[in-house]
Amino acid sequence: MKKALITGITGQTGSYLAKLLLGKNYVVYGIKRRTSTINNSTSRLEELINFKKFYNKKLFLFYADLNDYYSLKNIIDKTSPDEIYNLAAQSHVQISFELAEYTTKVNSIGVLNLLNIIKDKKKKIKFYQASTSEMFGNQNKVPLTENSIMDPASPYGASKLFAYHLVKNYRESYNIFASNGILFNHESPLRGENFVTRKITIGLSRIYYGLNRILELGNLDSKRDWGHARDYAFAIWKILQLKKPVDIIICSGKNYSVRDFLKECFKYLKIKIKFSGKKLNEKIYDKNNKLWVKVNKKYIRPKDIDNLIGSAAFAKKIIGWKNKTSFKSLVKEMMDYDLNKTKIEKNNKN
Ligand code: NAP
Ligand code: F7E
Repeated sequence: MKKALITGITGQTGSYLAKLLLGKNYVVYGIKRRTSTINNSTSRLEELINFKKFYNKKLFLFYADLNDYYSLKNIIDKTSPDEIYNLAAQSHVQISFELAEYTTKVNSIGVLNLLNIIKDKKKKIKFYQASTSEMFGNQNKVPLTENSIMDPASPYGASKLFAYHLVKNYRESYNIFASNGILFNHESPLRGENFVTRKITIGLSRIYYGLNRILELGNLDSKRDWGHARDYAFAIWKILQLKKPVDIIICSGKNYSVRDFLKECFKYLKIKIKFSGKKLNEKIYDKNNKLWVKVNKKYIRPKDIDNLIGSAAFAKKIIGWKNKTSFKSLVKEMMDYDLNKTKIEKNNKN
């Protein structure tokens, strides 16, 4: 029976990965952070925790932090995992401009801590690092490949690039099995509520049920290559099942703008819309002239990436992975989830 340690298990992708590994009969260890409200921190794992019997007591959570070396060392010593999936990070790009030092400490030094612990272990542990398309920054030559130039456009992207190079360096210097999965944006009903896709599906659902009046967003023109976190968690697992470590892109190979995402959500709601105004004055109305969405400069970043699209050719060749969930199905799943959740909240209020 294989044993895996997942950092970031309480996050979006970590919770999908935990479910996948438990389904594959792994013993799964995860780290959680101390928070003032205990239940909130593990809300994405509720299904797995409540069905502990089903998973035959194979999920264990420990308090630790990526910036607390000894907390990580203790857990690795105690659990002796075969695989470590490092998904923990300060993962919000806009917030990384405000918390640049903290973001760097967690996303760069945190990775160094894990690599140093693995380096000193006799047992060969396979290590996965959650690298990101944000490392590329603004590039004219797309689709992006594993050989594209990396020139990040945020403290988040820079911190992840530092970690990406550490992974390569430790692999080459100390013969560690360490792989970088360079993942493009992946979303789901478990996506953090302040990332644009989830902000939109929650915001529109609440306006639809009369619980909110308006949704405020930033740059509607930036394009992202969006996939589903469940499919990407499967790719992450496949990467660590290889015989040799790799640096590999996981993406859908298609991209859409934030505006396209909004249009698809309104289409799902069967609401006809019109756009009015430009840039910071842009607004979206329905056919009864009810205002739904407006741009607020608060959500415009000091620097943004305009156009992210990747090539999944190497992933197909090396791990036989191909994106499964279409853009339309992703929007539908997220809208279904948030509409249903909002409806229940409204009914409970009445
Ligand atoms: P997420 O939902 O923001 O989850 C981040 C996880 O990291 C949470 O479990 C969080 O714990 C934990 N964490 C944050 N700071 C920590 C610290 N100092 N010590 C220990 N744990 C800490 O992110 P995600 O969307 O699941 O993404 C997973 C990973 O993939 C991240 O590393 C992200 O940067 C990277 N990535 C994401 C995408 C994407 O589109 N989703 C694309 C490429 C790469 P709490 O629950 O306590 O906050
Ligand atoms: O922004 C624009 C924003 O925050 C996407 C992280 O998981 O993926 C994610 O980073 C785009 C940007 O994701 C709002 O300016 C407009 O152009 O959803 P996001 P992200 O920055 O692409 C990468 C791959 C990661 O690695 C990260 O960890 O949408 N946008 N209006 C907005 N974005 C937000 N958050 N909020 C808005 O109101």
